[in-house]
Amino acid sequence: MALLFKDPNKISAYRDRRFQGSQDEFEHALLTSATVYVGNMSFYTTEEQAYELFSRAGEIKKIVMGLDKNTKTPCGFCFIMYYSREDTEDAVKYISGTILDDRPIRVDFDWGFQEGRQWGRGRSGGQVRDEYRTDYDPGRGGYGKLVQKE
Ligand code: GTA
Repeated sequence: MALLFKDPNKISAYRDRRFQGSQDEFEHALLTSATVYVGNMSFYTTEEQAYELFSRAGEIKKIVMGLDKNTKTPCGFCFIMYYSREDTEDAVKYISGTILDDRPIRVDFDWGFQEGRQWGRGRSGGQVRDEYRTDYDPGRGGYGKLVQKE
């Protein structure tokens, strides 16, 4: 395991506020799970495209696309579940920052997929970050949802 991944403070800047457990349990899950979160995806990127790219790091068990909870359409993130932890680390190391559908994607360690986590948690149905964005992003529905409502 690379040194970087032994430091729980460096393993992920993200803290899931819906994780039911202690900080220690959260960090342990991040250090051992075989799941990654992929962010900054285009709404138009398909599961097949994600499969093609992420299978370069190892054999994939399952992909879960992130969906807008109102429209049930992709809203720019997904979870990739590998069989092996090593492949998970390779995905973070080598695929994060690469371009998928003209966008630099972000690959983050994840504590593990559970039913319900596929839905955007923003009030408008998509991801929270797309509520507050003020820039125009054609791959993610244009302006942020709050700007669109003004
Ligand atoms: N492993 O980085 C991640 C990650 N993110 C961003 C989401 N998920 C992640 N998992 C990992 N790493 O299952 C997962 C969630 C959930 C699903 C959808 O994706 O665990 P979400 O994006 O809709 O909601 O989640 P989440 O994660 O609960 O949102 P959060 O943490 O409040 O905010 C995410 C980002 O939105 C912040 O980092 C910030 O950039 C922006 N943001 C939040 N609130 C504000 C605000 N008030 N003003 C401006 N920006 C804000």
